[in-house]
Amino acid sequence: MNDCIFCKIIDGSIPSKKAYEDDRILAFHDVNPQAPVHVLVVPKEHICCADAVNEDNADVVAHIFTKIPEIAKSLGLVNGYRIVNNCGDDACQTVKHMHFHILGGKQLNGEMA
Ligand code: DGP
Repeated sequence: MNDCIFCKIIDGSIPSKKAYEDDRILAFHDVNPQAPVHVLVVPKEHICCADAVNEDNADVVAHIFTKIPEIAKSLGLVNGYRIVNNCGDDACQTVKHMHFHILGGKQLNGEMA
């Protein structure tokens, strides 16, 4: 996607601080961290949002969730963390390339919304 910020981070044309990368996914530190540790995990394939997950592309979501514990551990998140996905405008999804926030490094607020 030509106008997608996260596609540009994935192709390297926008720099990022990487936390993990393999052939299918990239994890990088959020530019505007909302916790001491705030990393985004994205599929390299452009999927606009969780609403667009289907039988054909769901395997990359499974792959993300198998890697998140490894990524969290590498970030020092030994006492828990939160995984957040914002889907669509009501959830304030600002970048329309599906991503999972990993937040941690402190006792997080118990409120979800
Ligand atoms: P969301 O509201 O769920 O769509 O979160 C998008 C996140 O993406 C937000 O926390 C800020 C982050 N972000 C936006 N642009 C950039 C960027 O160019 N680099 C990095 N590292 N993060 C970005």
